[in-house]
Amino acid sequence: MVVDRKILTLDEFTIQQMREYPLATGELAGLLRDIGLAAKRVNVEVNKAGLVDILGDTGNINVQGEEVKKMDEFANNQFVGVLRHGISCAGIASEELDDIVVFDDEVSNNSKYICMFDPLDGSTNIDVNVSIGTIFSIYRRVTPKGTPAKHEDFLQPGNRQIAAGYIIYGSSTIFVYATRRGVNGFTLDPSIGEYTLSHPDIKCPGQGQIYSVNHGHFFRYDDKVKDYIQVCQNKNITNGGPYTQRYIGSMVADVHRNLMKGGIFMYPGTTDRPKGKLRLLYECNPFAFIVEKAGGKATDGRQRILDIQPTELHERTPFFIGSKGMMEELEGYLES
Ligand code: P6P
Repeated sequence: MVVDRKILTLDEFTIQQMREYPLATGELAGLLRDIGLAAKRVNVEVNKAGLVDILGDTGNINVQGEEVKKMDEFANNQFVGVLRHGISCAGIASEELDDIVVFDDEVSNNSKYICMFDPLDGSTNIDVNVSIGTIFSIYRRVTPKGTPAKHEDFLQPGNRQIAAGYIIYGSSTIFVYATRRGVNGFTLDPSIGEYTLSHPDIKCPGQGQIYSVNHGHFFRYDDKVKDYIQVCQNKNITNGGPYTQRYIGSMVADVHRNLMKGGIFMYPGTTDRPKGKLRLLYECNPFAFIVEKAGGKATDGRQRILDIQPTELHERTPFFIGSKGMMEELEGYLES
C-alpha cells in the first residue's frame, strides 16, 4: 500500500508560511535555514563526540567562569560562521562570547534581525552521552538598517522576540521553533538530511505530573519554593498526582519533555545565588516565548519572564516555566 503522506521539510514549511504573508521578505525563513544548517554540523560532531578528539575541555574559561568544552567552542563557531556569511543577521550574542559580534559589512548591516544563542546547552552532559541542545532567539533590530548593530539591539525584553527555538541532540535531532503564529517541531531525517515536520502546532498540556528541580539545592531555596516542592512530593491520586520528579541537568531536554507531556521546570534563586544560574537573554527568554506560544507560562517567581527589561548581556534570572495550571498553583504559593 502506498502511503500518500506529504511530509513538509523545514524549508517547505517556512515557504508555505511566507506564501500566507505576501509582505514577508524571506529573511526569517533564511535565518531559520542558516540555523538549521549550523545545527546539522553540530549534530554530526555530537553524534560522534565519543569517537574523535573533540571531547573534554579546551582549557579556556568563558565569561560565565565555566570551563569551555571543545564541543561548546565548535558549536559556537558553527553558528557564528553560518550567520556571518548569511544575509539575514546583523550580529549575534552567545553564551560563549564575552560581547556581541557585529557582522559589520554592507549586507549584514542591511539585515533586519539579530540572533542570540546558547550554542550547546547542557555542556556538563556532553561527555556522558546525555541529550544536549542549542537555544536561539531572534529579534528585529531597533537601530537603523544600514548601520552596524549595537548593544540596544540585543538588550530588548523577551516580548519583542520575532522567533525563538531550540535543537535537541538526543535519541533523534529535533528542531522546534515558535513565531507569533505557533510552535512547530521538525525531526532531522538523516536519509535526506532535512528537518521534517513531525510535531505540528505543539501545545503544552494545561496540567502535568512531572516536576523538574535540582533537589541538591533544596535547603538553599526560598521557603515558599520549598513549600511548593513539598506539595509536588505530596501529590497523590486524590489531588492530581502522583507527581514524578525528572531532572536531566540539560534544560533543553527537561523543558522539551515538559512541553510535550506537561510539567513544570524550576531553576530558583538560592541563598548563595539569588539570581539563580540560567541566563535571561539566550536561555530563559527563548523558552518563555516558546512555552507561552504553546499555552504555558514562564516567570522569575514574581513577573513574566518576557516582560523583564534586560540591562546586561549575560544577566541571570530565577526561572519557573511549564504547564499553565501547574504554574498558577506555584504562583499561589509564591504570592502567599
Ligand atoms: P545544575 C546546563 O549546564 C544548565 O545550564 C541547564 O541546561 C541545566 O538545566 C542547568 O544548567 C543544570 O544546573 O545546577 O542543576 O547542575
